[in-house]
Amino acid sequence: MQALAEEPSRSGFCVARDLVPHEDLAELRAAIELALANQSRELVEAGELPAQEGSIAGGFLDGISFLLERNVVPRGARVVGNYLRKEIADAVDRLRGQPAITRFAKAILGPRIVSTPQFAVRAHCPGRFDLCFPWHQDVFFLDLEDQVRAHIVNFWIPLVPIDADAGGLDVIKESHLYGVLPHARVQQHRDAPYFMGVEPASLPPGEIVAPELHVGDALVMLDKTVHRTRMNRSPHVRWSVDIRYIEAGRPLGRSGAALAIP
Ligand SMILES: O=C(O)CCC(=O)C(=O)O
Repeated sequence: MQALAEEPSRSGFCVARDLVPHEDLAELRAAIELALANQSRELVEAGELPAQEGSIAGGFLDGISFLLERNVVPRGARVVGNYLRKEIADAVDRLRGQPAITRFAKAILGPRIVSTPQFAVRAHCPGRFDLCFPWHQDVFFLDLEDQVRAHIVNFWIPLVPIDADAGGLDVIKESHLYGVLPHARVQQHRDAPYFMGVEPASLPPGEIVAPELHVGDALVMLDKTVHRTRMNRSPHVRWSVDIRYIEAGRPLGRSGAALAIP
């Protein structure tokens, strides 16, 4: 494990194969399925969805796409993002404390770590440019006095297999060695909305890698590693969760509490 844990400091990332036990991912998936079912029942009860569409909207592989296409926006805590419904928030917290993941994070960061409040459950839907984040560095989105000295590790963990079409991530190898890059409003495609991303002229020259991942694998990146979302050209939603760790005592750059890691 130690040799692999040294790879991010060289390449900016590594793929940790079979890092996350399948039972932990199954638990998160079951929590998402429960939250989707509860959310769609609430939408039907509120009259925002016809009863016969409730089970489609509650489906794991297609439900979120279905709601997006119909512009149905659930109120309150979400099934995706950072402000999560209780059913999912508890499962994500358990994953943030998952021993195999935290051991790997400690191998990179040292023995005293916390999980930062910058985490998200994501449902990237087929054919949606508006869910593709352009090239960016996570550190740019943190409120830190010293972004240069930040040292945060992101574990990007898919809940479905990631092949070239599934809407995984592209990573620029060794891009973390270029420091904090200027970001501006950029567009990935002429039909896509503008997002903050690395200014095209400042993109590092490294090789672009699109890691293929199995369920249980984690893509491990540093805060300055330049990455982006690939278009989802598959027929189904790409579910993933990203969780981050930092050495205890360092500024988090986000409001919200850190999760203590024993
Ligand atoms: O999951 C995605 O599409 C983007 C994730 C990402 O950019 C991140 O975890 O920093």
